Parts: sequence; C-alpha cells; structure tokens
Amino acid sequence: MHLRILYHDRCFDGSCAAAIFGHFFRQRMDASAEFSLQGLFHQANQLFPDELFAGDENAIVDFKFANNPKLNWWFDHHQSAFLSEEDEQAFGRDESGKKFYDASYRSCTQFIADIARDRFGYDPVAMADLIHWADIIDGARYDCAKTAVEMPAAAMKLTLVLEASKENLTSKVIPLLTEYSLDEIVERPDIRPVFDELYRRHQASIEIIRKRSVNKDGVIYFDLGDTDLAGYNKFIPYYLHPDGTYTVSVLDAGFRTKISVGSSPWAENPKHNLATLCERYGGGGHARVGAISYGPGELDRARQTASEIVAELQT
Ligand SMILES: [Mn+2]
Repeated sequence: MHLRILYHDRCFDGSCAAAIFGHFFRQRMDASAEFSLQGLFHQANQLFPDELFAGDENAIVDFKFANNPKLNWWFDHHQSAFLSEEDEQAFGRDESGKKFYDASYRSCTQFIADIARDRFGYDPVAMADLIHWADIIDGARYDCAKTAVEMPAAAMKLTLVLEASKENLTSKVIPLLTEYSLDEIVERPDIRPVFDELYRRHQASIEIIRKRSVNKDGVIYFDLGDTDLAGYNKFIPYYLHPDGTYTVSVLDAGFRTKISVGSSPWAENPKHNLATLCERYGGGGHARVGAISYGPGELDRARQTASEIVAELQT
C-alpha cells in the first residue's frame, strides 16, 4: 500500500506534519504502508494536477485543500485554506471523516496529533518534542527577536536548513523526524555543514537588511528584488527595529516574485488581518503573517503592491 503525503514545502511545521501523519498512519491504519513525499509551494495560479495524487491513498497536510476525488486525507490550519468558494463548499459536503480544518491551531502538527488521538486512537507521545517545537516555530512564540535570530535550539537550526538550503532537504529530513531526536538530526554530518554555511549567510543577510530597511510609522519596508537573497529569517526586521509592528518586503525567488507581509510577534494586537489583506492581491496566509506570489520577473508589479500595503498598514 502506497501512501502519498503532500506537505507544505520548505516549512518546519509542514515537515513535522508530514512526519506525524506518516507515523499516525503506520500506527493506526497500515503498519506496512510505504510513503512517498511531495512538497507543495504556494504559487500564483495554484493548481493541483492529477499526477500529484498517485498513491493508493493521498494526503495533504499544512497546505490548501484540493478538490480532487483522489484526495483521501486533508489537514490544514491556514486561514487561506481554499482556492475558491467552490472548493470550500466541496469540503463542506465531504463525508469521508478524513478531512479536517481548524484555523485556530498554531501548528498543523499539533492539529493532526489531536485529531488522530481523539478520532483514531493514535498515541502521539513519541512525537511530543516535534509537536512542541512546531507549535513554537509556526506560532512564532519566541521570547524575543534575539532568540529567534540567534537560533539556539536544534529545532530552530533545522528550520533554517529546511527553509533555506540550496538543495531541498525536506523529503530527506521528514523520515528522520520519526527516528531521531532534533539534536541528533542537526548534528548529522550531512546536515551540520549545511547549517553552518546557511548561518553565515543568515548573518550576512542581517547586514543587507540593516542597510536597506526603513521603519516608518511602525511599518518596516525593504526591497531585496535586486539581491540574490531568495528568503530571510522573518524576525530579522524586528531584531533591527524593535519598535516595528509590521514588515513588508519584496524579493525575487526565481520561480516567483514574492511580497511578504508580517507582523511582530512581540507587538500587541496588530489591528490589520494580514491574510485578508494579502487575499485582495491573490495571496493569503495567517492573520499575523501573509504573502503574495506573482509570476517570475514581475518585480515592478510587486513593488507597486508592496507600496500600497505599506501605506495601508501605516494608517
Ligand atoms: Mn503550518
């Protein structure tokens, strides 16, 4: 029996969600199931081609709903979980008892653990550390920006590797998450040097953002469109500008042009819902962090959108 797990790619919670779903499936559904893993990215004009659902059973975790009859399992906690109203209605009509959505969860990993325990008798105790860290990392529950930027814990180091390594290591790391501790994974000879190199680049990115970012009326803005940075640690802006409430940035990630819109986890009750704001431009996310993806090379359009969002957040 072949179980195909589609998960939010380049994301610690997405990876832990894939790991815990596989662990649950082997514990409660089919002990001899073989897994295959496929990461999914948010893109402009998101599609779920039929080839994605090539398993005997197919699951999506920590990613949008796909209205495809071959989708057997679905777990998500993003506010923007549906591509269309039609998809939302299809989810509402679903009677499989295997598709679940709850945007109040900080991590999809915790969500899967709770549902699998309550409805399917799953024992998640072996996954307690993963659940704990997915909740901290996806929920951005760090004491301060300094901790978030300096990454003392193994889970934080692994997050950097999963999000930013040149070669995508998520499908390699996911099977390790159920076999080894986070400390053991980070110290592996095929992971530690990757982290060390990324950490050096992380420190360099702090200097680039330091030079380019401005904080005006609580909104930190910077444009990385002409740099080769395809991502950055989202707490750097608040490390550099502790009194900033929001961040808006533009970057060129090659396959997409991305506008990131975030709020400081240390700011009390920011008044704007960033998922709702991003949805107006075809993006999405959570209340406190969102993003918009445009096509490759659409930097001017992205800059225009970013300036509109900055103006709105400054009010
Ligand atoms: Mn998540």
